Amino acid sequence: MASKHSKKTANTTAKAPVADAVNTAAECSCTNDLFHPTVEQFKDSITTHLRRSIGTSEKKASPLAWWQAVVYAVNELVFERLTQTQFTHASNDTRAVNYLSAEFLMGRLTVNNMCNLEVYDTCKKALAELGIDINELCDEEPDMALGNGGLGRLAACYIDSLATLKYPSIGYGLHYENGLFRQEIRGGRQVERPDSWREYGCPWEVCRPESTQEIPVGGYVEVQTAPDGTEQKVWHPAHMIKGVPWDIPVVGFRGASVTVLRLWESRATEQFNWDVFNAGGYVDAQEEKAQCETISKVLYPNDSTEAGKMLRLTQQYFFCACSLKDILRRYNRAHHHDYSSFASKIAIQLNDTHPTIAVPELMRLLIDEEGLSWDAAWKIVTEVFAYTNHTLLPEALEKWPVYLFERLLPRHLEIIYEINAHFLDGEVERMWPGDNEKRAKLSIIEEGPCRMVRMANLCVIASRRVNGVAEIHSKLVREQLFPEFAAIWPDRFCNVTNGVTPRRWLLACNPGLAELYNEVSGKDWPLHLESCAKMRPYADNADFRKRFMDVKHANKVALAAEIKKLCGVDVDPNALFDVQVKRLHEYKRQHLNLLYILSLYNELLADPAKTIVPQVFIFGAKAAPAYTLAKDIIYAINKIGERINNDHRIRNQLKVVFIPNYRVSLAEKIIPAADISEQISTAGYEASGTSNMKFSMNGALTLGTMDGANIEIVAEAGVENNFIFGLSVEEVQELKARGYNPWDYYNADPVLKSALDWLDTDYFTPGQAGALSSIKRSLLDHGDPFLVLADFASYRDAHKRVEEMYKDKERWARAAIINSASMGKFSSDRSIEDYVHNIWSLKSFDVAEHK
Ligand code: 26V
Repeated sequence: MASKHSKKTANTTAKAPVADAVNTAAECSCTNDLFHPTVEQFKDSITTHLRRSIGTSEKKASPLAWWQAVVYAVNELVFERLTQTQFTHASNDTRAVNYLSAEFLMGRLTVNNMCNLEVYDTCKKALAELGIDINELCDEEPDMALGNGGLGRLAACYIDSLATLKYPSIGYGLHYENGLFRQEIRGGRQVERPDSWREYGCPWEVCRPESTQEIPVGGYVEVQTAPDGTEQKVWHPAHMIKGVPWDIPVVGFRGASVTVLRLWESRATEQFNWDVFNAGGYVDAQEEKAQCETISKVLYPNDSTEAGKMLRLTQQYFFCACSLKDILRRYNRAHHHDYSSFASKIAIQLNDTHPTIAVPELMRLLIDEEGLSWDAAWKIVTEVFAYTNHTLLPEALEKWPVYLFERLLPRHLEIIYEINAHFLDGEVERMWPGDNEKRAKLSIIEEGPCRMVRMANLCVIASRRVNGVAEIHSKLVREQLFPEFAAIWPDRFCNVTNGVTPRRWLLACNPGLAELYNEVSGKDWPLHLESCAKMRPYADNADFRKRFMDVKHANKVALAAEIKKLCGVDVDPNALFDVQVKRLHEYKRQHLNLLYILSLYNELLADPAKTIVPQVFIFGAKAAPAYTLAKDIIYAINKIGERINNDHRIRNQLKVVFIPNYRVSLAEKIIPAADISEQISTAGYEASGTSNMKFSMNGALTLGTMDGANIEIVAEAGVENNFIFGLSVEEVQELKARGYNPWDYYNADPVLKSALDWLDTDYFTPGQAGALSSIKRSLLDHGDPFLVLADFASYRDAHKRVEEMYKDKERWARAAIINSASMGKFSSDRSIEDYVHNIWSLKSFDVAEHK
């Protein structure tokens, strides 16, 4: 039910008439006269929603009910803008990008939407007058954790930028009932708990039953011969699954436009239920129903087991098939099954290989259902798709057994075979005539005892563009992952360096720093992050340095309180906060960090009079549930932290905390409080990294390797303002080629040796010697695949440089300011403009008032 002020939203006036398309977002003015409710109107809206939408009263309402009422009040503005956006796009028959991603790590939406609509202060005042603290209220919101890490969060940042830059766009994904697991730490170990983020409903989302889709699976393919002798393939699926869309509108900065995130929920079809019910009775019908609903039940945590493989492939197919049918339905509303302009209206971005099945599915829809020829369909497909690679890790490059396709998607398998035959007999044969080795290497099908479908090969063959996510990564994609494909199609490969939204990662999460930016760069900096360069000269102003570091200190005080609440550990906000928060993986080398901590602790114990810069090492990380070594590293961090934090001999100069259940909403509290950002992956393994950008924006100095986007970050902010260490990509490859022996480093470096040997004792796990030994074994007996020992000395040296600089407060403040002021390039708005100009060719549209 609408409250009073909703009607007035029509006051919005857009700067351009409906038909006015502009070429770039930079050229168009953002709508900044969107209706802004007064404090009184907001209070009225919130209390009206409490009574009329939720059926409670100010006296009785629970904190959750208050939060819901606030969301309804804010959503009135969002929905008004959504309608206007959709009207504008429909009446202009716009070209749009469809961003297909198995993950969208949205986090919380309340503060973000309020900030983007510039109603945060009004809402805060309104709530204060109603006796509610806005921070406590916003803490009621569960994170939408529909992603594992970087890839999913990137998709969320891109949706924010697409809405802000007014590009016609939609995000398509899965409506997981359970997001990434909630992490508890028990006895130092990770325990996974389900994350039912919408157990009590999510007030931001809206179900769209009218756009439900039915998706076929299983069965067999029949070859029918038409009277003219041509063969036709007819798929007789075994089942139909229902896809129900849930829309989450994402509002751009100053309400520029609204991009919808459409997430598909799987259900059993009524017909299907009824048939099974008739055949096998109620229990069977319930079981089949449960099977259909399982598809969107859980997000896979990066380590799918054999048993989960079929389900994961079904998930990928399900959301791609729903999305493509939705895309075709919307296209045909205006084009009535004339596919001649399909490729000029539609761009589809594949976020990693997870949505690759969309390629054969679009072929199938165009050929089998719309009657196009193979060539006509293939022409459309190769004009429409583009693929982003997010990792070079071999175990993360998806391959699916052929037998799974035979069972689940028999028609798609045929289409894949045909695509493969065209490619091998065409491009490959022309380039390397008669070369069977090349054919085997480039084939979509990997031969062997278990034949596999290589999804990345299919992606590259079908896509107009293939991009990596940072300069170095794109170079490795071109030169090492897909060299032959790059030889065939040199222009297909490109780079789009990642970016993050400055609205969430600065404006909303660091209001103190945002205020400084307002003063120095004017209030438009969230739209033009390059303008933050105006803050650079202020690095030389002592007064400004003090204000900048006062903001940092206040953020550290707040984080210290959070750490006390979550970990029970007292940390001093005057200490150096050294932070490593990200998924736990050997290549990210949390254990390198831990070895340094052990060496530092050892130094302090060896010389009880020693004084160092007081330091707090802060970790946050989830490990994939089946990744034993990663879980052992979490255990080690916790046990080592426990011992160090309670050792009075070191006089509180060193603390180690592991903050449980790291997620977007925690990142928003941790990142603004960091002094040091640990970005210490083995060079060549971190495709880009995105937290590195968030930390720098918020004035942390990077302690990192020359890997991923670190390289571009220090190019912008100055190597002298950060701490670079370790082997380069080339040096890593040379060392591996020469034959790397971790024992050489162990035997040569007594500091390293004693840190490693400590892990074999029961010093940190009393009575349980060897409880931490698996880490040492992986580094020595199992070859140290990520060169932790090779980089240890250089890392330790970098830490000593950190300490030195931290002692010089003015020098540190200067470096922090320069880092923050130099991050213009890493706004996701820049990334989206790169995609638009190099891949998608979109026009932005000023959203007009809808009368
Ligand atoms: C996937 C898997 C799947 C199975 C086994 C282990 C494993 C390990 C890693 C992954 C990575 C998934 C892809 C991903 O999240 N990549 C991240 O994408 C970010 C956005 O582009 C980028 O900043 C990170 O560097 C990259 O790791």
